[in-house]
Amino acid sequence: FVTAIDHVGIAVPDLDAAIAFHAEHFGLEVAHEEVNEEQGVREAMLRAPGTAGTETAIQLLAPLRDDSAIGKFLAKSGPGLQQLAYRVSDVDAAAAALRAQGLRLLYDEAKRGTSNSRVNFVHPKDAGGVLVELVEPAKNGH
Ligand code: CMX
Repeated sequence: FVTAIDHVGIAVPDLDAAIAFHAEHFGLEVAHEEVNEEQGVREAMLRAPGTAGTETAIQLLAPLRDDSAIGKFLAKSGPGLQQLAYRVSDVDAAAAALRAQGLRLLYDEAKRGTSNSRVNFVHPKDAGGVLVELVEPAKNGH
């Protein structure tokens, strides 16, 4: 049910500084930026120049609060890779299938993710130490 590697998420203390770093050293461009209050993040999706928009993105995640998922991750592990996100066509079906296989999903119901996508997560302890996000893109793509 995975249709693509949607993005790889990096926890950063300062979003603007991280955007500047990835632009200066790797030439990545900001395709999208938003604040997700519920998740406690300010975030940016970065892409290689000239790509159509569906290729794997790099997601920079900065905490809005110390007690958010990213705030806690930074306190414990410092800046670095925080999540791997698989694109799926139906996040509810994907979550149900994984639950039936014995994996713990973090949410009973999908929540709102980047660009009005619907998301859920597999607990990192059930996925080889990797926080796996399942992303069902919004139907209109935004
Ligand atoms: N990757 C790998 N391991 C992780 C991890 C991560 N991102 N976050 C926590 N862990 C590990 C911890 O190091 C800890 O391991 P030890 O017990 O060996 O020390 C264990 O998982 C802790 O798990 P926990 O006590 O159940 O939970 P935490 O308070 O550490 O929170 C998690 C972890 C995954 C439940 C929390 O980060 C979460 O709810 N994440 C989902 C939401 C999220 O990440 N939002 C931000 C991004 C928003 C977006 O993508 O749009």
